Amino acid sequence: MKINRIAAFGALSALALNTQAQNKQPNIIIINADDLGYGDVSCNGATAVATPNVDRIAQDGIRLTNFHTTSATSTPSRFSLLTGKYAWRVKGTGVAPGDAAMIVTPQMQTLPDMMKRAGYTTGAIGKWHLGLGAERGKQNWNGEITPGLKDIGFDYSYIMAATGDRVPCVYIENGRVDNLDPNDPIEVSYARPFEGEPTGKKNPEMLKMHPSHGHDQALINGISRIGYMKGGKKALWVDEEIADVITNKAVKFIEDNAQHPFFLYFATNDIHVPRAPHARFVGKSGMGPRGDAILSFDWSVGEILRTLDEKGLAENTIVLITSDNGPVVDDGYFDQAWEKLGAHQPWGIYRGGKYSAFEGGTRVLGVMRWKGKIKPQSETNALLSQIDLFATLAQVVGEDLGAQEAPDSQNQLKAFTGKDKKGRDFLVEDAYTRTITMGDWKYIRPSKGAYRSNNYVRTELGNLKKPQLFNLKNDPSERYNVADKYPKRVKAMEAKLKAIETQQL
Ligand code: NG6
Ligand code: CA
Repeated sequence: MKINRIAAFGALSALALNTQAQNKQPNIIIINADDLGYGDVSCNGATAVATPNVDRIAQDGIRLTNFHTTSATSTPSRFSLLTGKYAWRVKGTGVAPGDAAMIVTPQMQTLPDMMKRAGYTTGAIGKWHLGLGAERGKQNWNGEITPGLKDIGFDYSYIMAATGDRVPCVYIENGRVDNLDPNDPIEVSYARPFEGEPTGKKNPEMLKMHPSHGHDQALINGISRIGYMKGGKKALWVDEEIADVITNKAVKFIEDNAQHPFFLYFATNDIHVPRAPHARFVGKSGMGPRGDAILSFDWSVGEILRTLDEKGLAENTIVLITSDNGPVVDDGYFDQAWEKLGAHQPWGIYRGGKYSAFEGGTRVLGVMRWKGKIKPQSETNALLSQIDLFATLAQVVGEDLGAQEAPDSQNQLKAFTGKDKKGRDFLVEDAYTRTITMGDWKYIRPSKGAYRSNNYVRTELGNLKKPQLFNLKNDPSERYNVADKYPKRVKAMEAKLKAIETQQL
């Protein structure tokens, strides 16, 4: 009798422990690369470069082979990820200058807001590119830059205001420039140069990397940028150290928050231009700085995974790795990216790349690990968008969404975890023109845009004055426009796209 009672108690407490473990909210980490192509990682078929850490997430979890950004450039893509709303519904969501006002504003409902509601500690580290402050060009770079990320749901932030190629070239921690010497204040202008300050145009002899197009303004660390700045010498980033600095901040955020649920948005500077990876990666890929930056990115991923292992968090942390848009080879600097590309195909089998309405513009890396919930080494071709992360993660953390919250986001948890093979009924992508994919079919709306971007970038943009229709199943590389053959389908898809665009939200 006595023994039975003890056994029963043991079973009960084991049950209690078990439920407790099951109820424990998983940590969530989104790693968002910059300009990394679908084909730039070995788990998606690259052979010229190895990305063992990214591959490890695919090994331990799921590879999403039909996963998309909403836009073929950074600002709108990130906007949609963080708000669950198509960026094109909101004015001023194109590629932002470094002195842009906040584009995701405090009035908006954001993914980190939702996470906080669910009791999470939230952090944003790395590339931001969604504006700061209330008014363009009016930020106080020498005091508190407000409103800022804490006003849109991030408890902690350590960011680059825009991109590596845009001023101000400093890190901002919780709304203040890190390492700023008050005696050397920062000034930023996107209108005119500061007298006496070097620029790429005026001082080419000072450049260690020459611009191919644009990028001939403020000259910092031997690299000229977009926009002008002055002062803040001690606070300036060193390009070769960016990956180390922001990765270490991400590691620290994880360590500091190991005891309670956290949400981390870690947006790397790799592999955006200017590509100046740390010396330990230089020459290691054989493809010049672009390939070396891929190795640097993979190293960052490895540091995150190592930290999760060391802290015993790997089991209870969802890790998703993706990119903000498709790949670009020369995006403004002569860094030998074309010369050393060889047979490597950053876009995989897909046509186009960054800026393009073709698949190369928005079909991006997607690998996700959630131990115990996602079968290792799984793969899905379900149609999915980054815009779905909001509603999907709400389901993961048990939050209901309000009527106006994340209006374009769909809870696709079953598809993300490999249980539903279909995913979305339709997918909208935005470049110069707009596209809609439904099942195997993709329609690209007619547009007057250029066929190809300039001779450096060389991306086929997907613009044509006539409708384009592709069957992605038979023709994933979008070679055969069959719009003339299926006029009814074209009409129906245009109508569906219009209906989504004019939806009352
Ligand atoms: C373009 C820049 C390019 C890159 C891009 C934004 C020029 C000539 N080109 O205007 O270098 O910065 O904007 O990239 O300035 S993104 O990934 O942040 O969207
Ligand atoms: Ca980008």
